[in-house]
Amino acid sequence: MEAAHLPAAFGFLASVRTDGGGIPAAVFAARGSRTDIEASGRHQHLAATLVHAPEADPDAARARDGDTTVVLAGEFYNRGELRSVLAANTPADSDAELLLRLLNRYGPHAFRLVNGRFAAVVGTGARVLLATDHAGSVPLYVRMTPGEVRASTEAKALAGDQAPRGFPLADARRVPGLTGVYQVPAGAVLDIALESGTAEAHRTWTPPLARRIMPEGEAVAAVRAALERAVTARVAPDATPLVVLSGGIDSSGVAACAHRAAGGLETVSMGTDVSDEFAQARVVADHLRSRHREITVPTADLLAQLPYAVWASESVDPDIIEYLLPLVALYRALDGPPRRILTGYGADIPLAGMHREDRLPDLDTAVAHDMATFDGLNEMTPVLSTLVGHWTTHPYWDRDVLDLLVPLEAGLKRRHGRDKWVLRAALADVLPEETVARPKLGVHEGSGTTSSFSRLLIEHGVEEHALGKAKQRVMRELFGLTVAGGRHPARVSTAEVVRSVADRFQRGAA
Ligand code: IOT
Ligand code: MG
Repeated sequence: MEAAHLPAAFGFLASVRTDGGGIPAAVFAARGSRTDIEASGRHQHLAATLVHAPEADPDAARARDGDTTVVLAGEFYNRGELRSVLAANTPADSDAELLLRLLNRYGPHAFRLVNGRFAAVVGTGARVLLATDHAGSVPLYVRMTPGEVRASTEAKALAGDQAPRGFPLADARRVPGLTGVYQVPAGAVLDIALESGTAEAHRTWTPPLARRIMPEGEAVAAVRAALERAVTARVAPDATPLVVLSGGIDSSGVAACAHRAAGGLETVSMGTDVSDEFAQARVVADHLRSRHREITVPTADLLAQLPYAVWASESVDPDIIEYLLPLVALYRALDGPPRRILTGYGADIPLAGMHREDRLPDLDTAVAHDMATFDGLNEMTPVLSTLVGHWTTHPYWDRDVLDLLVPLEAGLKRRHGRDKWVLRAALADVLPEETVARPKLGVHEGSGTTSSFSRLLIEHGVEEHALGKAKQRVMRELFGLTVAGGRHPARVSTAEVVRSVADRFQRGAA
């Protein structure tokens, strides 16, 4: 049930057409080898460019049977379950093959069975299916023109000077700044009729709204079991797992489970010249006897990497970009061969860890709000790290972990005066007492990102009250330059963009 060292593909650009024809050169931020594939059926022609780790086998990212072709980026985490519903005489060696078999049996509802981190395009008969995992953790974009559906795991691959005309997609979100480009919702499959361009979205997952009451001990044991299973499914056989470790309970919990699953562990922590949590991370690394590394990134370098964060995430949400920026800097500083990286990202969403809130109704409101608004933020996109060839995965956003954590009644999340109580209790026997007890700074606070970005804007004359708006403007501008405009982030200067945004604010033009 363990994961392969790396998925067969990081991403793709695919074109499905009624007539033949090729596919334009793909623009990806993801780094890797590229492999072109083609498949012709009676009603359609599918061509795709895959981007994958040099040592991965791109053949495992596609599968074909008669008139159906599957192209898959990413990986599945419940292979054993999925195999168990298929007849023994239909072997499926790859996740793409497994998906093909499931589609034969269940049709588009096959996606309701999968717990994974993936985006898929399926050409079948005269239809095209575009599917995301429950969390939309591998973003998927689509642009439709008469007779063609073009889909990509990166929006930038669909930008450009093609006719902006395209069918509107009522069930998908328009991507601001990219005319005619839509994002497939999280936990959905879009079923498109190629000839007419009519599309229907089916939800395959939705965040639980009801809350469950569980005895303390039962909840604690369930959380531990679910997390262990999610981490184990994400650890490759014969490879030491690498965990990005801040020393907070979330990533320390992942590190402890990864160590138990693999029998060995590597960890890495990042800090800046302004601040770090090296001491706290070191306590955990020593406890788990991991091979540990500390990386210091100067704050000036951090802000200079904003164009990379926007280019990779294709997000314009200033808060999210501030969370992602230190992680992008960390991944970019990890040299060496492609790695599988486990992170503690996402735990704070179902557990309301960012809301140090004692009132339970407010805590639960925060959970409900965050679970209702994550789609489209792309905070878990693999591109943050495939940018430099590494693959990340997020055990706390495993489908089964979320289905357990989200519905826990708020009193299990905040209890005995502790935030994320149920998680802390679940990990108490595998981590140092001080790690279990300590509330942690956010990565953006820990690294001083928020304050240094604000300072940069203020130095350029933006007033305190206008900071939020100015940050939004900077992100939009960076998105326009890198994603829509196709400029490589190495040739975009954060300082220049900040200067021009600040100038416009001062002239009152903004
Ligand atoms: P934070 O929880 O600080 O970090 C997320 C993960 O990034 C950590 O678990 C850890 O694996 C890694 N990480 C963070 N800092 C470091 C570091 N200094 N060195 C090494 N690894 C590190 C925001 C946040 O503050 O991240 N993330 C929230 C949720 C975002 C809100 N989103 C939303 N409402 N849609 C989270 O849940 O992780
Ligand atoms: Mg966290």
